[in-house]
Amino acid sequence: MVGRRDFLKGLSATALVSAAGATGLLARPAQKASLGQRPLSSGGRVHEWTLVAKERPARLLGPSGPLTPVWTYSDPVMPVMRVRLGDTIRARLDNRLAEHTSIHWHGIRVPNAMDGVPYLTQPPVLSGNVFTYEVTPPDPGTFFIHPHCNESGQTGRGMTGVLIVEGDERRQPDADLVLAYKDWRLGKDGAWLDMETPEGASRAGTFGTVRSVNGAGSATGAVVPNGDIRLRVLNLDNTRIIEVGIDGADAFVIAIDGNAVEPFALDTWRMGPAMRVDILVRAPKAGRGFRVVDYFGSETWTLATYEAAGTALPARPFEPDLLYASNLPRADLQKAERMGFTFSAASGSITEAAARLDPDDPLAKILLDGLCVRDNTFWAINKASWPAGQHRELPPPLGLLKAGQSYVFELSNATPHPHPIHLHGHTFEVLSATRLKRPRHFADTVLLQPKERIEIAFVAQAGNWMFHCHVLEHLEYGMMGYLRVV
Ligand SMILES: [Cu+2]
Repeated sequence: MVGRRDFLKGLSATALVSAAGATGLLARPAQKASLGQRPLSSGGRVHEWTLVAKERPARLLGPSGPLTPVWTYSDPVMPVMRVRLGDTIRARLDNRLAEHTSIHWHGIRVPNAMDGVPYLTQPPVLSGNVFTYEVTPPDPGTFFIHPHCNESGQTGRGMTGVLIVEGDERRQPDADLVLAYKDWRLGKDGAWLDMETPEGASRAGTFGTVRSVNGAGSATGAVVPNGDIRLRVLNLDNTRIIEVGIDGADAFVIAIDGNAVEPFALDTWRMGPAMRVDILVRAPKAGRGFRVVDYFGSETWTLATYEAAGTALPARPFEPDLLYASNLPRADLQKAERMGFTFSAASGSITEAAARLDPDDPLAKILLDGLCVRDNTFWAINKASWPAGQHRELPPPLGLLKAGQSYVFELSNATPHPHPIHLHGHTFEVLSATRLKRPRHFADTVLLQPKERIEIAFVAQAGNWMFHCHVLEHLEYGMMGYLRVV
């Protein structure tokens, strides 16, 4: 099953290229007549969950491998939780870790007090304490949860879970499968390696040693021949960028970060940490199969292999309009206020010189080898670095915004590394990008390529909202701030 994608890899990230080209405003998709308006939600259930954050033994190196002391919310590593649009989640976080934690509902437009950022939106949930979150997700889609403290340490050891809000489908697919990607930093004995290194934190991040989907290994399974298979792919890794493609079947992108898009044929889709993509695959005929592949690195890696088996559905045209159109607030671009944010190395330090060097430059390694990472910030937004240490002292906000006002942010990357930039509490529209071609779309995290400029637009909601890179060491070492919206 060698596809043409190896050949195409590197030419462009997605098949859809706007007529305006890479530097212009991307074409706004035609009003989504083909997707249609979503009916009012039929939810209304209240889900009472208890999420016990604690250390549990798990076999991350396979069923006969050694045990690793993972930190998780539940017995299954990386649980998949499903609710319906309109439902309310009442989640009791019981912290039995030795350090404080929280839950951030990534991509969900929550009230600010439920956003799970210690010191900014709530006190930290101390060891032995309980905090109850109440969230009624306003949008359907593919989301996830994670803590917002010691992120490389806690999420790196497993503190994450997939949260699916159902209710976006015009018709049911023949299967709905979750592929949650995450590396583990493990020795061969199953013991944790250091989650952070100065070399990694100051450059592209400290990579895991073992790649995995849904907790361990690659996924495998059977699908109905000629079936429509919805794949929800999440990049929940601390660091790694993946570029997902399908080998052996036709596939369309149907949602980005949980938000329905006008479907477009998938070549590959590049995803930084925290980004999600929903793909609709037409399964092949019986006896054949398809693979979900990461084409980003020099060596490809197979996330999942599916065989088509059993009674076939009749052959029919592949219609990818599975979802209703998303129904999100849209910025008024005529009246929008513009603000610029530059993502760079922290200034005035040896790390600045190192971080500006090409990642492979041996001088960068020499400069960084003598540093103590704990006392440093490596990264900055608009020259301000989130303070090192315990995050107890809040810096001033990166911007003061007005609730209800439309904004266009221009994001500029002054580093040689990609940064997946995430804004809490909002779903923004990606208007334009100078390097990586992609359609105009809604997202909560956008991958800013080296030297790239991207414009995003949104309507500001009241609260203090984090705004940061989602490479976890980048945010831990300075590339993080917040916006105050009043
Ligand atoms: Cu970054």
